[in-house]
Amino acid sequence: IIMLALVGFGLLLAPQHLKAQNPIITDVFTADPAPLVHNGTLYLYTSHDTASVTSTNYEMKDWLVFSTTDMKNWTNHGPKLSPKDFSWATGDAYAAEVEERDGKFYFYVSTFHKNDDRSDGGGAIGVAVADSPLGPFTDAKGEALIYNEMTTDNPHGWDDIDPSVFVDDDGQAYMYWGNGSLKMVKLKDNMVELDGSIKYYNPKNFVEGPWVYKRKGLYYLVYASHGGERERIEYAISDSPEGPWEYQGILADSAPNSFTIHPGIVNYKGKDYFFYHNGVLPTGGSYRRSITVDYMHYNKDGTIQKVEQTEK
Ligand code: FUB
Repeated sequence: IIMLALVGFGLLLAPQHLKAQNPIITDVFTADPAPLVHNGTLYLYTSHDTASVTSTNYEMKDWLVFSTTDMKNWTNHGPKLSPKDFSWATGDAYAAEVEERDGKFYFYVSTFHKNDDRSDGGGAIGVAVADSPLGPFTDAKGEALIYNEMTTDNPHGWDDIDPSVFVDDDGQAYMYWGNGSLKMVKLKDNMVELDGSIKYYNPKNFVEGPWVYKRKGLYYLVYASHGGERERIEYAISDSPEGPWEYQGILADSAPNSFTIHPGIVNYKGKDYFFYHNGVLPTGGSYRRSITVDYMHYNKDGTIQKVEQTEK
């Protein structure tokens, strides 16, 4: 009996292993996927929806990390960061992304700032750092990286959300983010200070959730758009990380049973994957979302075929 109790306790402490299917994570509601490949393992950083079934608002208290080495078996490493880990932050844990540089892992998050006189503050981007992709992560700056006060003159002050950080081959880092319009700023080599002024772009139908990456000399800007009844995914290509961005079209239709959709793209073990979220789990919906993955296929000219959203 003691042995069984010890084994049971050990299982409780051990990371949970998940079976592959779409959605890939079924024991908790997850959104805003951000994949990162390091040393042969694919790490997936996610938002975490905990709103009740009847809620019409987000409730997102922390960011979770999952990993896989075969795209079938997923290990749930649990929460690794929360707005509470940033002394200046309050409110929900919106989309995030982790970028590696020189053996350090920078966790860029969108959350809200205590300075605003709204209970959920104005949108702000912070950055935490760790020596391992699984943390422990601590606030790397002690203050927000990006924050615009939300005032009656600036009611859209919450638009500083959804960071996507990309380091080019020459070592220059860029951060893209925004809601309504796309913003971009260079980061210094330390990854926690802005390098120069913010640039603004208006990609066709852009709403939020940019994901920027480079493939075969081309820069891709993939984003959630308002082109459909609900958000869908559209994309643009450039020959520079600073644009101009040439619109290419729809990459993915709206996700079933979710108003939002959010892209996360990676090449892993020779295959291209498109991560996103939908609301298809039982009791799921726009505030109880689930991360899903499908293959992505490039044409010879670098354009991308529309993603087929599957259940397996
Ligand atoms: O998850 C909260 C917000 O919904 C994200 O920041 C947006 O991209 C959308 O997915």
